[in-house]
Amino acid sequence: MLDPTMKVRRSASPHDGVASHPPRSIRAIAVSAPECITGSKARKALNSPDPVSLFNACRCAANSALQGYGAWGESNWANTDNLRKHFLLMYSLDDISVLKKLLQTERPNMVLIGAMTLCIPGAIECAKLIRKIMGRDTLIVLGGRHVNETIFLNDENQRLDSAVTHHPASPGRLMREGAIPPLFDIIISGEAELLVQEIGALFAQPSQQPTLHIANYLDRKIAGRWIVDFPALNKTRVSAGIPLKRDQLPSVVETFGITASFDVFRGRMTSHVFSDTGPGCVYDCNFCSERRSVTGNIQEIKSAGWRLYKQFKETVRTVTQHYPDKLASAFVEDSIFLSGSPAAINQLCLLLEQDPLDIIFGGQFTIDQIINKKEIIR
Ligand code: B12
Ligand code: SF4
Repeated sequence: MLDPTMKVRRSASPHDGVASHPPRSIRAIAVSAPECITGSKARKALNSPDPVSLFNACRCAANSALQGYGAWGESNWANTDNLRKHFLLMYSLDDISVLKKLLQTERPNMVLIGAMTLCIPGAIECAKLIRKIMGRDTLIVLGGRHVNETIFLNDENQRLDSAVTHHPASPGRLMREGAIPPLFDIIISGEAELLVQEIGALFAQPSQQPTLHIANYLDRKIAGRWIVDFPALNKTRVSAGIPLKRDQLPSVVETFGITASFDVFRGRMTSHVFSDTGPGCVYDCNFCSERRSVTGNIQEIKSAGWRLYKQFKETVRTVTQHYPDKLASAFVEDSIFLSGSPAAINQLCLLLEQDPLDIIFGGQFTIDQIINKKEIIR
């Protein structure tokens, strides 16, 4: 169930002044930029075919599409039995031919590019190809971990457009300085679940200059802690910081289904689940990009065990439905399983005892937690 505050506005703004321009129908693709120059993933590496970070960013938009709701409900993500075909996880620039084919078949007017730090050069190459094939009219939106870490507020309570800091590696800053080409129309730092949905809704409204329209009408009250940078307009918008209601967010498994099967789970189908207690870790090791002071504190821990249980249940249901001859498994993407909280782990245990599920799951703990919390983890 989506919260009413997640509603997508459909009508053109009365202040548009360009209402004669017809509304747009969103044709979107989403790409995880590659981290390598050449090659393909090593078979023995621990990895996954799913761009889960990108799925997390797009889950509300995709969920609206599947429910036939708002602008996304009329997009190319709606009425499809294969939502995933609009998503691409790239490993190296050798995969650029796959992106080229996707551009040629989908002819997107919006491309969402997710990039981790290692993937930024790859994101630039992808954006160059998009401009070459699709021209200037396709909206290119960049987001993901690298942007989160390079465009930020020093004080999360001082949520002013003027208070945004750009690290020297900020793509917005690099574009303004001319160090990288002016490829990205919109650069998003932070929690993008509702924001991606809203940007699509604004993009679909009648306007001749969609980027300007989005910059002018983006509502700071869209939930989530986010910063949106519009480098070509030299504008930045900072959210009011209204917390996301994590219990109400659609999950990745519910929205995107399951296609992976991790060897370690011995032939079972594997979903990616996430307790949504925040994108980072409870610790603060100074070399790590998951550290608490970069990613923020724990959120909504009280219902975290319930959120995981719910996703385990969705996993079992999805596997039973789509892979009747297979069993279910899940990998918990939390930096630390349920943030290592004994109360949250107990909640999950209780739910699993009350209503057991045939599922094997994996997750991460730190070694000190395994030593100190052996009993509860067992
Ligand atoms: C799942 C995962 C993967 C998956 C899926 C990756 C993908 N592209 O989707 C796999 C296993 C494939 C993977 C691979 C890699 N990963 Co990884 N991965 C994670 C993990 C465990 C969870 C990600 C997640 O869903 N988090 C929860 C969501 C809610 O947070 P989020 O990811 O930050 O996403 C939010 C925002 O960033 C934003 N957002 C994300 N993407 C986008 C895209 C757009 C367009 C927009 C607008 C917004 C947006 O919206 C999301 C929702 O709010 C994190 C660690 C962690 N706990 O976060 C590491 C992590 C993100 N990975 C990391 C790294 C380094 C990599 C690799 C480069 C490793 C390597 N050397 O090969 C590759 C890159 C692969 C690629 N081409 O993208 C680092 C990134 C550090 C950094 N500064 O960039 C992390 C933080 C782990 C770490 N500390 O080392 N990874
Ligand atoms: S415990 Fe691990 S994940 Fe957490 S901050 Fe330290 S190195 Fe990063």
